[in-house]
Amino acid sequence: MRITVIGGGVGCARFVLGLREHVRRSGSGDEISVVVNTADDWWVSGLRIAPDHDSLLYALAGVNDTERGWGRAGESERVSAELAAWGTAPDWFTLGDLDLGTHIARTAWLRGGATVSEVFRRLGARWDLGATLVPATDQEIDTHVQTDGGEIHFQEWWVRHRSQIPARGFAQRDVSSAEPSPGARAALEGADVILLAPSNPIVSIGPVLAVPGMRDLVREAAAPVVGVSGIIDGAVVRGMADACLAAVGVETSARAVAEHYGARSRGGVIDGWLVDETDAPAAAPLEAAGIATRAVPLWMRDPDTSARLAADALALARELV
Ligand code: FO1
Repeated sequence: MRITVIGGGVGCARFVLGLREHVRRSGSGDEISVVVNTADDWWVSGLRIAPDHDSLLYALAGVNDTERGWGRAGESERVSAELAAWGTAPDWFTLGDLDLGTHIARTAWLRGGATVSEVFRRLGARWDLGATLVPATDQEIDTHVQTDGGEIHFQEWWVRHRSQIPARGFAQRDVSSAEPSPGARAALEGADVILLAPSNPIVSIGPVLAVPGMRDLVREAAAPVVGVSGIIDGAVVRGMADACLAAVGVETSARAVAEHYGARSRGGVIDGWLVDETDAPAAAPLEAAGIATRAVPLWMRDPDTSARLAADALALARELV
């Protein structure tokens, strides 16, 4: 069976680790593909940084900083201090020395003409990830945030301002001229199950679906589409999705995010939705909205709970085939 996950960043990495653990324990031989958000990416000191991809890559490779959720374990920051001293990198954006190795390799390959898809393939080939990572698109679609003081890159809003300055909107630059990467198209067309990871609906899942043609690939997929809420009992599990949701007028709740994605039978993209047991009351209204909803333990604390969450998502998908 081919399982395709859409997402990016820390929540997605945890979920995919759980899915990989479940697949390994079940011995099913299922194949996992992840269509990764690339709209967090940006240029720093002439290097292409790809946070949502690198969080997944490092987590699946087992070399990630599990505390911060990004960057490499056992990092040092000697070069980053020099970059800040030279003024070619913002002092609020830390680039670890090992992490810089990834950015230098990626940028060297891009400058040599490799596509983002090819860069994903080369970076992933170094480890046995147990999943295939593909970019949503090979074109640059950096998210920019409209603030009262003007438009800034998503990373500046997210890291420098900790999303504490009001966002009036989010837009992926040049997204109208982007198209799904070949790998993303194949992963969605060939999927037996499609899962939306518990990632930030606005800046991780949203930009993937904003690539022209991507929503149709999901809506027209033969596979059932099941999403996992990243909101539990009205609060984000991790990160600052609440600031993003507020900016686009979506309530920070498991129900509101599901309605934001919408039932595929009514023009949206999901068939099923997993909420935490504390959000069980959301099931009835969501079922009425055409979204098959199950309340399960959503907290991913360790491989066991993450594997069980993945199993619950696949179980709901099986009900919907
Ligand atoms: N997040 C921070 O809060 N502070 C940082 O200095 C920082 C540096 C950084 C470098 C490389 C990278 O891949 C990610 C980095 N992040 C940092 C996290 C990043 O901003 C977020 O992971 C995503 O963009 C949001 O999902």
